[in-house]
Formats: sequence, C-alpha cells, structure tokens
Amino acid sequence: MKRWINTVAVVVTLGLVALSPIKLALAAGNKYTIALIPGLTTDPFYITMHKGAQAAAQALGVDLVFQGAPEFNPVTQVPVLNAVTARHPSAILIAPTDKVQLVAPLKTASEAGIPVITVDTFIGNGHYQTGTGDADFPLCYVASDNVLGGEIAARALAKAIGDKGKVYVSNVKPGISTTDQREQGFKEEMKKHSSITVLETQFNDDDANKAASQFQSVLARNPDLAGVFGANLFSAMGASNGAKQAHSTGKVKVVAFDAPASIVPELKAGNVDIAIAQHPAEIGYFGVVAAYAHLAGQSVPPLIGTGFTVIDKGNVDDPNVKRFIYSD
Ligand code: T6T
Repeated sequence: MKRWINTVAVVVTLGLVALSPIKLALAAGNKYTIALIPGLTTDPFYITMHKGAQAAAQALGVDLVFQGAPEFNPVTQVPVLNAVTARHPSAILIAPTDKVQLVAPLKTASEAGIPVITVDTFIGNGHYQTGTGDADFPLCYVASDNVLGGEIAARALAKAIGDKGKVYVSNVKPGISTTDQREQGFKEEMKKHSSITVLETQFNDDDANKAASQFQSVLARNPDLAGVFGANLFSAMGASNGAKQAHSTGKVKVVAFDAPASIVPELKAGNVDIAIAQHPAEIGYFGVVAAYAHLAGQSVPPLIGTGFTVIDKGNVDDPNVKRFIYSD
C-alpha cells in the first residue's frame, strides 16, 4: 500500500503533470500521514508516546510514521526532520531537542505547507499562534506543565529531607524547554524553603553514567548532601545508581522525574523516594488528535496540557498508578 511517495507523475491527455504526494494520496482516497519525530527513538518516554499516538492513529484511520535519531541532540534530529519534510507528510508532530536550533528547519516545513505541532518540548517561548516572534508558527504544544513538575519535585524533596540541607539538580543540558522549566520550577519552589541550599546544577548530556559519576563527585565535595532531583529519566536513573555506588542510599534522597519500568525496583528498595510520571501516551494521543482536527478543518487550541502521576513505594503496585509506568 502506498503511503509515502516522493515524486509521482500522472499522464494526462495534454502532457505530464506532477502532483504533490499528499494531494495525490487524498485524490486517491488515501489516509492522512502524520509523522512523529521523538527526542530520541530508544527512550521509554518516547516509546510510550508513540504507543499513544498509534492508538489515536488507529482510531482515526490515520497513517503514523515514527522516525527519529538515536540520541537527544539537534545535530542528529535536524537531518531526520529535513528528510521527513522532503516527503511532505500531512502533518509533523515533533519533540524539538533545542528551543532555538529547531526553529529554522521547522519553519521550512511550515512554509512548505506542513502543519507543525510540538509534543513534549517547545521552540521559542512555547506560546504559539500569538502573531509575535519568529517561533510562534506551530499550531499547538501538547505537553506536561514542566514548571509545575519541578515545583512538585521540590516539595517532595523538601519533605523527604526534613526541610533542610543541601540538594542539587541533575539535568540534561541547557536549551531544552522541558528540563529548563523543571529546573526553574524546582528552584522557584526551593526559595520558599529557607534552610535548603540548592547547589550548582550538574549537566549530564542525557547520559545516566555521567549523572552517576557526577553524583559521586558532588557527594565527595559535600559529604552532608541531603538530596538530588533527577530532572529527566536518565538524570534520575543516574543519580539513583550514583547513590547506590556511593552506598549513600537512604542518606541522600532521590526525587526522579519520569517513570520507566526500571524505576519500580528502585522505588521498592528505597533508592528513589518519589517518581513523577508524565503521561507520554496522552501526549502522543492528543498530538495526533490535534493534527487530525486541523486537517479536517477544525480549529485547534494552541496548548494542550497533560497530567502527572506521583509514584512512591506505597502506591506503585496500585493498578491505577502502575498504568503510568512507561513501556520499554
Ligand atoms: O523527560 C522526558 C522528556 O519530557 C524530556 O523532554 C526529555 O527527557 C525525557 O524524554 C526522559 O528521558
């Protein structure tokens, strides 16, 4: 079955006429093709997002293409985006890996007539369709409220450490909307906790091994370290592993953003105190629904917010909680 056609020519009585792939697909009564470009392909967060997108695509009779890079990096994501744009899908859903570097290539897609929706992360300031700035052209942003997520993490960590002591944020790298906002929310909330000192953020480039060794270095410099906030899956798993390697489990509290299956034994063993699960399947689902609604001529809200589930040792086996653990 034809879904993606690069160039198609049809012979008509007066000569050769080239039709754009999407026009041809629709003329032939075919489905819309929606491309989902994740931050990286192997992260359980995006694997779960893909499943939610597939569920919506199936319900709506849409073809979904999932294409991404093996690492969370604009240098590898931009060529994937350019290749997808060249095939002219009906719409692009993308988790941009940088607020600034994805603006130009996404503008190219938008100017080629492909509606753009960002999922999880945003470009510019994340306020779309405002008529201001050069990055407001995406139709819609579908995501967690990441500032709120950072605040929730800070409150949980403050409680776990008895509202005093030194903590730090293990983060990916500056320029990523989600993790920047989580750190911002965390630090804003911590200002209300006068006996807590927030140390310098450690950036790990989405590498859990680096996050683990950074944990050990921070602990070596601060033997009285009380807690760490892992601002995404790899930062959190790295911090938890670092605590285990340093035999500081229980002494240094770990609050994790994201909830891969591998976090369940860590919660049960007390290596991680709290995991804040996002709802990536919902993000994928509503991303596809928003794209479809636009293609079908409906208006779409510029922001669709999805929720969190806060997981700890006490509720991790509850089926209503467990269902938010990500797929591998
Ligand atoms: O935390 C998610 C996602 O929200 C973030 O933008 C990047 O990291 C994750 O994919 C987890 O690894």
